[in-house]
Amino acid sequence: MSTEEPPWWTRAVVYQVYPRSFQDSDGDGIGDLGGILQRVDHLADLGVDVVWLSPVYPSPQADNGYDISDYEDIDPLFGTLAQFDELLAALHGRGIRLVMDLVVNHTSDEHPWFVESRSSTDSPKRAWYWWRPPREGMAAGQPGAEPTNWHSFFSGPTWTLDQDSGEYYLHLFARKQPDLNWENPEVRQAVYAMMRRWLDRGVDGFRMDVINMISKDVGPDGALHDGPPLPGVPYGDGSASYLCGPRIHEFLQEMHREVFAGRPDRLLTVGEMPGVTVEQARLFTDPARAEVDMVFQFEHVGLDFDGDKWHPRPLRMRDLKASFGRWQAGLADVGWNSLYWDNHDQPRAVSRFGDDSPRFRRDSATCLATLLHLHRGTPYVYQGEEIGMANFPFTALEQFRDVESLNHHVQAVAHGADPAEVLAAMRRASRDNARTPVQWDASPAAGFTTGTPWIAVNPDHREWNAAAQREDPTSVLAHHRRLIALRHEEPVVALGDFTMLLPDHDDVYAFTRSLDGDTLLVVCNVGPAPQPLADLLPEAVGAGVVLGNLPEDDPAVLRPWEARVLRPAR
Ligand code: ISL
Repeated sequence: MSTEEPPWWTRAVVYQVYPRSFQDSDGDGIGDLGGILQRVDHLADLGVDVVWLSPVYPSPQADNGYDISDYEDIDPLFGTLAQFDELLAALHGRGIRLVMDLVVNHTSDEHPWFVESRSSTDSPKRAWYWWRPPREGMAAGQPGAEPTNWHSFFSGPTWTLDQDSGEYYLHLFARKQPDLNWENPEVRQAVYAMMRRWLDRGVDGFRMDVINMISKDVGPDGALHDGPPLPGVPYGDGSASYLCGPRIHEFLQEMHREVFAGRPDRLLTVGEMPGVTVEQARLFTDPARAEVDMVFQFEHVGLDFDGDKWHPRPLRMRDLKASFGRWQAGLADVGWNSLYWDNHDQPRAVSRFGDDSPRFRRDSATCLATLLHLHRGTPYVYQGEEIGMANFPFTALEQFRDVESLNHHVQAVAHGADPAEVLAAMRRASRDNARTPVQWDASPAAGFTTGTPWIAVNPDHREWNAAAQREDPTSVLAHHRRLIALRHEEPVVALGDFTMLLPDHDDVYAFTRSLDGDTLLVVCNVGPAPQPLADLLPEAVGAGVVLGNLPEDDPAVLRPWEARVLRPAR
């Protein structure tokens, strides 16, 4: 670290709001800006520094707002620009910054840019997207005639035929999410201008959706290439052609120059980057390169499945340690980590990495939170995580809403999978686990809406809700409050070096953080059996407890899912 004042976000905690599921204010069963306004006190009480707001722009909602048809407005489903300004002011009034979701790898197919682009092969916007003729020697619409063999993130091919022109357009995600052509400088300038307008309006930065996919690997002839075949589907893996493509750093540096340079340093940028390596992340987050402040990487949320998310395997603790440890070391001197378990795309951490049985749910939720928040990096709390929300007990296809899950079901069953097995995988891995309404209280719709919620409320809300936890000092909520305050109060939490201990131990996750002679020792029992701390880490036994998730007891034994932040005697 240089002698300069470290950036404010090293001490900050970010809270993600997925507006559709946060709080409804008008009884239509869908969360909205008015609802967020009603809950600003909850955020202030938690003590978070930043809200990242998932998309609220006008959208056909094919992917819950990640398919944007107008970057400049608010979807009536969520409210109005005036309400947005009101929310921004309310957050700022409590010292909370607001970061917008920036979804510019693709637009909606209903965005006027795409409507214009599709209207004719001569359209001035034709080259704003990726249009290609059918594969050489094949007829448009013939199976396998897609310009490349790439498999979409949301099942099926990444190309959809436009009957009128006989050409295909590229969409790495759903067919209603055509990819913008970032090779085209007009596209880039239009995006930068839009970003500047939001910053001028007062927002405090952007979380950039799949931003490492904007540069596609086109050869000098403009050709895109097939990827290696994938098992079980008639498609290939095109990721080598679009993950961290050849111009990605150039584009992000240009964006920085055009949008962020010269603005006050209250801003935050975080790039969502599936597949990013730690070596690449060093480049993206090196302040000297002026690209983004931090990235969301995906390594740790890929350790409990084989190949794809629908084929789970048990997480091995040593894999998690090796992964987190590598990221901590890799970004120790240059760059910065973002830290997360949960977001709107991931099943709930307490169900996935913890133990959501009645006996251990509270303890494992607080243990996981302690583990994460004590790493070096900026922690992100996803709505509901702060009260220990768990996966939904899905039993039927009709209960799912997510385009990724529903498309997967169609494709897997069409390719011969057993529907019961597909459903079982969805129950465990579906993004809808993260998208059930926030559980505010024990009333029938959990205080989320007076109407019928767009997706079912988890029946466990009668017991697991914010109201029940607010005044309870032992609650998951109270524990999050303490963790967030600790980062604000203790420079060593924000800025200390990280050293992993016991890398091969299967049940105890331990590390130290050190800064200017001050050291914290963090010990977490990530399993259901007591652990002999006195044998494993004798120095932990006499240390003072800075924060723990269970009442103090025998210092020599770490109880199931117990986490302690300790300050060893010097
Ligand atoms: O969700 C995933 C795995 O279940 C990821 O593959 C996810 O699609 C990927 O992380 C990109 O996510 C982002 O872009 C998507 C959108 O659906 C996600 O909600 C968003 O976070 C397309 O915009």
